[in-house]
Amino acid sequence: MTTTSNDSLTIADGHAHVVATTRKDLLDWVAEIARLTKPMNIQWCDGSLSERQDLIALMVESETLIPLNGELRPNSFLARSNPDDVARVEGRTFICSESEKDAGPTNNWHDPDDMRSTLSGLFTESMRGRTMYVIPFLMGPVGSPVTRVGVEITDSPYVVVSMGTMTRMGRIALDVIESGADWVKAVHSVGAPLEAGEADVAWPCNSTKYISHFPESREIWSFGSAYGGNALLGKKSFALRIASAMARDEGWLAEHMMLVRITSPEGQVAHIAAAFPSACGKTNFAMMQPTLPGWTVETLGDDIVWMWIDENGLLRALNPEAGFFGVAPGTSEATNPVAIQTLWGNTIFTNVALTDNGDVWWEGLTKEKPAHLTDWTGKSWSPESGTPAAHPNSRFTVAIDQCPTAAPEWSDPRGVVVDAIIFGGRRSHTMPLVTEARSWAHGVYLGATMASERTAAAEGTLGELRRDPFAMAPFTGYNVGDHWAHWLSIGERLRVSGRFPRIFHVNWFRRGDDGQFLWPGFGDNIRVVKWMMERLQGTVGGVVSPVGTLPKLGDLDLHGLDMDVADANAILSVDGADIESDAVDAQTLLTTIGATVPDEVWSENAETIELCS
Ligand code: O2Y
Ligand code: MN
Repeated sequence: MTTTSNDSLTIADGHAHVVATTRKDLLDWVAEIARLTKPMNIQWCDGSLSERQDLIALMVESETLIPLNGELRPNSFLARSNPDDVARVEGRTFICSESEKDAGPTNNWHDPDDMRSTLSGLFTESMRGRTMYVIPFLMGPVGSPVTRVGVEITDSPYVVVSMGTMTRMGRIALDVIESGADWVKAVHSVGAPLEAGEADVAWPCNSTKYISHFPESREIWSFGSAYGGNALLGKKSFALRIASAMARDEGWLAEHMMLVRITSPEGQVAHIAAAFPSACGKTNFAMMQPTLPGWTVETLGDDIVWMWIDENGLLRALNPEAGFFGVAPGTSEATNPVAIQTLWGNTIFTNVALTDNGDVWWEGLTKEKPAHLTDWTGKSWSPESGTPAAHPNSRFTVAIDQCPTAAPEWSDPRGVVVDAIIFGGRRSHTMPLVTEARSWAHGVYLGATMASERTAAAEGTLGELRRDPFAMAPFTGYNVGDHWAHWLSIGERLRVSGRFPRIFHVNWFRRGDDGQFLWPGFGDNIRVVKWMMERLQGTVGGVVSPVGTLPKLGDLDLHGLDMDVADANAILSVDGADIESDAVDAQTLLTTIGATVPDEVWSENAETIELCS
């Protein structure tokens, strides 16, 4: 039984899984949002399978979800979004800190009072004719020192089902709230109220969009979009923007990173967290199939890592999510066989193409394009159509525990000890294949100034270099310079144990004079990881350069690679003039950020330039 919208809320759902809370603050807030948005029903989500199945049945009925062929893709569905609601909207994403300075120059700041008044207008009766779902969720496993709780209110059943995959949702989170935990308020509406008798559309949304964050009060308000990062508020909004502000205040780190466990043939184990801007193969790395015999990579997370210093002074990490919301195009048996296996069933695909036998397809999935498909907009498609069959930002939503390489520890509340941190970018020249930072402060500098060349003309000029500090440009919920200072302060605290993770920078994308990529990438990246692990063990030296320590050519395992010595030298080469001009270019970012840039970052910039002469 769902309840009607009034001030006395019975807390029950349709399956006799009674969901009860004694937390008055939560009950009051739900009532307040219901009074504002005027939904037809209120449903508290318990995270049960029957609840998920009922919501899926509802969405199949409303044509929000298209069931796929159960023999080819069991228990899987395709959603087609409104063509105007296909990705995160950075221009409509706001950090509403009390002071503009606290948002910093890389965020869209908006005055919080003004934003609250705008949102209050937009949310007034925004859920009319719809069910308001209350989703308690955990970011992180029960019992971890960094696990945090949220409650998302939404009028989208697609969001409920997706949050059920991406987070620990329902009763499990309500129990933590019941035990007295603080929780983050996240309000979401597609912004499409229904008049009595009005038929719904498959993907309701609104052309006006606001994804607003209030870091001081730890609140998120999202209006107008049902897509991914705009609507699944546990992910970018909570686990990065709000959590980064919490982490700054509480002394931990919320970062846009993947997390893996590497095991060498000799049984040496290392846990590596890595931050890459988009289109640098972060998910492929998280699910790497190493080409070197005897090496294994196990997946702990593909997108977000929370890190803290434990009682022994060690940096530990965990992935706060429970699912992957991965980009489909480009994913194939060749590029990421593990992802392909993960997607065998129980997957919701959004904006991919539909094959004539009821399966999914996207650009890059197969070498040959199918002769006929239904494209992501629902239109008949053939290779001659001249348009992509799947939207370039089409996605799969699937549970991590379906991933064949998932390490059992992915949900261990103790997390794992971080041995190395990697920053990277897509650079056709200048940056070598790999370099190790000379110190924690230099590593912070490498993260702060990391950059990548644009791969899509739609995002700006193709090939243009874009600085993306810590791959957090759209995700730090506070001033970017303060974020760097926070990293430096973590380094200060690690000094007590002296157990610093080593910091590396990688560039898989360097090109030779002929314009071709010099490095094969994918499973061969294990060769670089092998060198890193030898550095951790202290069994290899290196060559000092202005951007850190490079491998000696003979120390990089190139056995079995079809790579000539000239190319191997080229990919490890550092040209002082190039590095100097890159460091001078990075000063533009530092100057734009201004007063909050820590002195240490300026010093590392100066030292880089000095080492070039
Ligand atoms: O467009 C979206 O809403 C998805 S954005 C996304 C999804 C999964 C992992 N990372 C990202 C990202 O933009 O970094
Ligand atoms: Mn991401």
